[in-house]
Amino acid sequence: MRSMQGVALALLALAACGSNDGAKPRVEDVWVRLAAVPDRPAAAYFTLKGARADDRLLRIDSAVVNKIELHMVGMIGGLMTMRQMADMPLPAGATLKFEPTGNHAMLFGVDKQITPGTGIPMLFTFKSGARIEVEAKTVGAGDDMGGMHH
Ligand SMILES: [Cu+2]
Repeated sequence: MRSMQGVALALLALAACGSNDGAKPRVEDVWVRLAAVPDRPAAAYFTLKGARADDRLLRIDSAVVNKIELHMVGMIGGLMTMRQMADMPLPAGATLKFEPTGNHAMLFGVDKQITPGTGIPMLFTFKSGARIEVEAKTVGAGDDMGGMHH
């Protein structure tokens, strides 16, 4: 039994040394599709990777966006609809993709200075206290989110 404890302690020490892996959730591949028309919201897409423990994405903030909401997509009566979520559970070790056909973050009031190619700084805040800063790539409207209704 003593040796088992020794192994556990060694593993803990190793984990503490590893700078990133598993200690905090990760936010990857962040990009924003700007609206075709100013004053329409833009949408952000990204991949969340869960840490060793369950966590929740609480909010996303940006210095160049008035308000960012987490939106979930679902079908209601044959119509694709979006609704706002208070937060998003991120189970330990899970990979959650926010993609154009699914969940996304909606950006209301994007600074007029932001044009395709301009980076958008975003801060992801998690329930665990982890705060992760990323810079989103931006692309033009291309195909807009036509057919979606709030
Ligand atoms: Cu939306």
